[in-house]
Amino acid sequence: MTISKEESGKTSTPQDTGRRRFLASSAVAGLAGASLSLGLAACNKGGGEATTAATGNAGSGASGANATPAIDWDKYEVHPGKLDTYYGFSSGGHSGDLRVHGLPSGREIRRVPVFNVDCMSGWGITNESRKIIGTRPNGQLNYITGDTHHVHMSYTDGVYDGRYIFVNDKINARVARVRLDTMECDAITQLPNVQGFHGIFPDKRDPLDDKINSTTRVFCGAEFHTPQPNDGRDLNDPKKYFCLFTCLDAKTMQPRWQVKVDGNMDLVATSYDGKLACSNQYNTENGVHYEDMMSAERDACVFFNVARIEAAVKAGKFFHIGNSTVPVVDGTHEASADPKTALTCYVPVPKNPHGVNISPDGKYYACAGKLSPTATVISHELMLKWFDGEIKDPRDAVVAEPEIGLGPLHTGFNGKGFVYTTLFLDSQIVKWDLAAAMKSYQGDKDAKVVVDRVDVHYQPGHGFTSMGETREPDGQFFISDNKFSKDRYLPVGPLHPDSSQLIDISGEKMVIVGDHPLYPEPHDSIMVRRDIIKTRQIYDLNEFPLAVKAMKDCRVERQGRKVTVYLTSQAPVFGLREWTVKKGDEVTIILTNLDKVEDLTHGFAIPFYNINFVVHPQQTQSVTFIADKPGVYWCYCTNFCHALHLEMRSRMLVQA
Ligand code: RUQ
Ligand code: CUA
Ligand code: CA
Repeated sequence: MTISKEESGKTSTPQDTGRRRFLASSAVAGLAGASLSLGLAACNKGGGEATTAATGNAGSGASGANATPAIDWDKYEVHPGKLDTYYGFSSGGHSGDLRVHGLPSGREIRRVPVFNVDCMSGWGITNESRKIIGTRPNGQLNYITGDTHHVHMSYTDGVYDGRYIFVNDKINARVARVRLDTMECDAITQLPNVQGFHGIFPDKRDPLDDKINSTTRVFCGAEFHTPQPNDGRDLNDPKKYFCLFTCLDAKTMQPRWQVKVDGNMDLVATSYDGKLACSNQYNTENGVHYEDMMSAERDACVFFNVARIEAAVKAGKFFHIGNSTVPVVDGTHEASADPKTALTCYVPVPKNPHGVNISPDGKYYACAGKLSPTATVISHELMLKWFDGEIKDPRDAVVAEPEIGLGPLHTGFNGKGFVYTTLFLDSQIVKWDLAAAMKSYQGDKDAKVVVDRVDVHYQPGHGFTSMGETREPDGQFFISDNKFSKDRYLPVGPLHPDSSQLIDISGEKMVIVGDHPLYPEPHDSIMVRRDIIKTRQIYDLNEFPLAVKAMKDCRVERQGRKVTVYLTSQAPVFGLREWTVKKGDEVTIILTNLDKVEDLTHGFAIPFYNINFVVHPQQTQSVTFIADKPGVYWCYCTNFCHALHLEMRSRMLVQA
């Protein structure tokens, strides 16, 4: 199949002129030279047919061919004093945090520190946050860096329930849970024997109910294979290298089980009925160099049969790795040879696939080809049939494999039969028709699969639709999270912002209606109806066992060299005007904000002591440090709170 010029008719804006030449000379050549020459062979069922994509680029020269439809900008503008209609939650990438945006405006309304250290809030500085992040015996934080990639919300019956966001740390193999009522991280867990933890997706089915013993799981892929155990004994023995797929209990945040997998895992998707989870694999070759990782024409999408895995664990058919007590079951090809007992199924898909996403009706998984210009559509029902032994070849679960353009990475659904995929190399979003793709796969030559393309700026990675990963997609917006943004914003030196482009997908043609620069570098996001999120403005004093409940309770207590300072804040004063400690004391300051007024946050900083944190209304936080520098230290409020904010200070007197 060839993508014709007519099919690739695009919505272009005047400034697009010449853009393609620009990309052809830099990004495509630099980023994908190797994949262009090697990646395009495995396309159709039979494979091997050349595409326009291989000979040029799918949309070149067509810029300006279609007139830009008149845009009603008022629809997308959020005027002063008005609120957005959606929340956007984005991973912050190697900034280690989580971002919250209002959409369609694109205004950043919150940053939630997670795996990073944050001096605005004191994350990584307060005792409470340090406990969540974890510390080493010498008192240092376990890690001060992270790389958040994928954000997903907890679900009840296939729809976001507004309770938690789960986000991964690729660097240090950690999962964090962020509670959405306060938008603060409340738990972090490290996965044992995992490196390069990339894909994450929670169960879509079960409620995360506090009263019952929740069964909600969070599924985690591992991208880098390592010797197991990775203790320095087998640095170069390929037989010892493998990856683990991990299931975490969403409530306790403890790993429940792991699966030994052949090849690696990248993105993760879960079914709506709780039966299957899957992950695309780009390194079925187990290569350790990139050319090895792209040597095979096909890789796979591996499916996990959740009930069977849990039964195997229950039946004691597991082993342990190293010091980890997490049960590990065998999900390798060899162990899964008999479909009727298999824990996993490896569905071959063309070369180095990337994202895998499930349609909102729960019927189809779309696995984007990356180095192949295709998307592979796998039927959920047929996968279950494979596990029942009713079909033999896992490829028989594939129901479509359309050619959609160069470098397909991530896919969103509008819930009305149309699919939107980011094309990294083409710098486009392609809109395609799922039913037509299935007809075409059956041999219908007239099926019109690709129905629209739009240029984005540039190199889109993640792409997602509003409410698209739920049973309630609304088909309004697609967001293209682009990796490059040169010439799109005022220049700010060598580091360009990343770019999130808002696309109206409610009509036949996609229309770009917003350019939102992002601090590097968000990977994945979700777009959530605002009525789903219910936040609190004020804490409950009683939630904090250490709370200093009244100003009269402020005091200093000493036990040997340990000094505890009980302190309150209430605009414009701290509960003690001064306190005295001795050089070398271990000082713990417990600070409760007694103010009950919404938005009345106080800060607390001690010069030269690396202390800086905030307390929100009725919240208590604490810090501990050694008073190793004698002198007078003005502890002051850092968060503008009152006309006497500047006067809001106390003295710490450290005796020599
Ligand atoms: S990956 S650009 Cu970290 Cu989400 Cu696909
Ligand atoms: Cu309290 Cu500023
Ligand atoms: Ca590969």
